Amino acid sequence: MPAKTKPPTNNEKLLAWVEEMTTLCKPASVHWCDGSDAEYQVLCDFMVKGGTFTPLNPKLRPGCYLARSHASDVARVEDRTFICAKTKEEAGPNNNWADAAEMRQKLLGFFNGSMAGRTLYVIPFAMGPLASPIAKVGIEITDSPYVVANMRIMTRMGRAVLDKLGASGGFIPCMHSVGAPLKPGQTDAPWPCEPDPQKKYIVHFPDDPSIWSYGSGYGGNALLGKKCLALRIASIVAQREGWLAEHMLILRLTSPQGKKHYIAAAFPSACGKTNLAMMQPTLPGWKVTCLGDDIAWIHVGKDGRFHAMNPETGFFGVAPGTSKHSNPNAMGTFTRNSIFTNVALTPDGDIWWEDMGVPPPAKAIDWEGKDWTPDCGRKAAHPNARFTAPAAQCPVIDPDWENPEGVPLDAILFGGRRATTIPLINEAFDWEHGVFLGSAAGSETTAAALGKAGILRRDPFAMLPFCGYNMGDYLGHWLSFAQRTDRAKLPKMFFVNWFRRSAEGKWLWPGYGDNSRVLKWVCERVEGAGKAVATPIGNVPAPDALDLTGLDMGADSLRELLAVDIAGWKHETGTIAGYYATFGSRLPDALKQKLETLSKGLG
Ligand code: OXD
Ligand code: MN
Repeated sequence: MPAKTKPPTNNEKLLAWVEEMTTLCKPASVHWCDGSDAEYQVLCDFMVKGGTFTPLNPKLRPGCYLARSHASDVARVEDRTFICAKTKEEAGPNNNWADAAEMRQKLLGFFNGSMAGRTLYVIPFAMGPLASPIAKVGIEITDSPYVVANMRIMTRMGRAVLDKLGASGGFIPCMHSVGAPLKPGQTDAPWPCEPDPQKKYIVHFPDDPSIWSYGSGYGGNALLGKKCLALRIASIVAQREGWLAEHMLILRLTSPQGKKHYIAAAFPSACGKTNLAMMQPTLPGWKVTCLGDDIAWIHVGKDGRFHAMNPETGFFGVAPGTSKHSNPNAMGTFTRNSIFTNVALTPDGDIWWEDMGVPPPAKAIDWEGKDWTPDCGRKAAHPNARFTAPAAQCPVIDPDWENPEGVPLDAILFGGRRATTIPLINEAFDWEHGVFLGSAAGSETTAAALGKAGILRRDPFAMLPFCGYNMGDYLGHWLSFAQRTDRAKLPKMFFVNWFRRSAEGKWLWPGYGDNSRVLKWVCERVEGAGKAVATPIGNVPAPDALDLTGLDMGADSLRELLAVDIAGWKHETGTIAGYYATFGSRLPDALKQKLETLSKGLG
């Protein structure tokens, strides 16, 4: 029998499930997480002893740790991610589908004895403030103390959640194992996981709903509150219940006159959501405050407006490229109490990564634990290295970030990383056109998921890896909001592209804090002002409409940035049509019509 702490709950369903999973996984002990500081410290000390965590220099980065993953376990594994809906059609062409009964059998085989020699941790967590009417309670069972420590930063976790659950409350069961049982006397690895990529499984059962994740300890594969629950499962529940679970940051922009606007933005992974979410505007007098950098749950409030809420409590951001220039407020967030994964370790016990804006150390230990020097020809940090940092530590966290009602959205932005064709900003003509723009979003791929980088992939609403059901139905769900509320109360929609390059291949837009210039125009348009030119693709800023005060930008570059490249768009509509065809009859007619109108408009 495994050693157990006394379960701090009388919820029969929960007790029975934990008992059943304990019998299946055969751990050496069971620990119910209370979410306390003391518990967190014990776990960190345990991981330091086992070599999973390296404490950073407490004078430079108090309460911070570095973890290095196994080289095979560095990103989300989309090809090993499954939605076991009743039918393949329900899961859609955007998901890997597997038969639920067969998958359950397979998983029972993998989890049988998978926690031998380890502790089974029970993590009660909530996505969303506990007082929110749309908060969801999950219970993650894991054999990874690294996962427990990260979940404590990323979610509301521990005792208070069990109290909310009470004796009869329901929860979403989330099973996780790194898939590395220990034989008696076997020394543990610093990052145990299943090294065979074909034996990793990230599985969602929409009908339970429940989540089973096996073989990986990394990020979205293992912190099951994030991509699995708050996006894939939540998107399914949201469709059933009439709300939206989205891959979006939430920010507030305040003008020099004190006027506040709330904006949500959907960009694919590693396209700068965290940078925009807590941006430091270069426009004097403007201020951004951050409500979330990755996920927004949106519902129509009593006032008929879209209200957005961040279900998480931390940031799990891409480290390389984060600097005082690109994201000074992220740099100010992970100064303490943070976990760094797969970054480099400097001789003075601090962290370093490529494009951190500080000179490389003369020597370091790289993300694989090897000696590193600037001329060794290897990257010091993995391109998908991450920081896990408490949102409350963000220097510009918004006072309403935990408001259970969320904040009323004025605008929604879509975007992607596109070197050509897509202008800096483009405003949708109406709601259906906005959904069309979002549906056609695409980006050149990055390191956030395993696979080749730099290829254009369509990523509607930046939800391709996260929409838990047929994307055709998802687009229909978005369209339906024009009937769910007064059209005048819907947020305005825009498409942005910070990544356009000149014919010579140079970035045309400085990005980062200068994106405030684009956001200012967004606010002006929301207010019914801001000069725009109607084009076949949408309304683009008039040549003098963007506030470029203090920015050294020639008229030619601005023209190139805002240009509607007719030939490029003709090619674009062809590829959108090809992509749309993959959804067959599930593609809403309204979107086909918008594509046709665009094609005609291009001549
Ligand atoms: C993330 C991602 O980790 O989108 O946020 O991959
Ligand atoms: Mn993300």
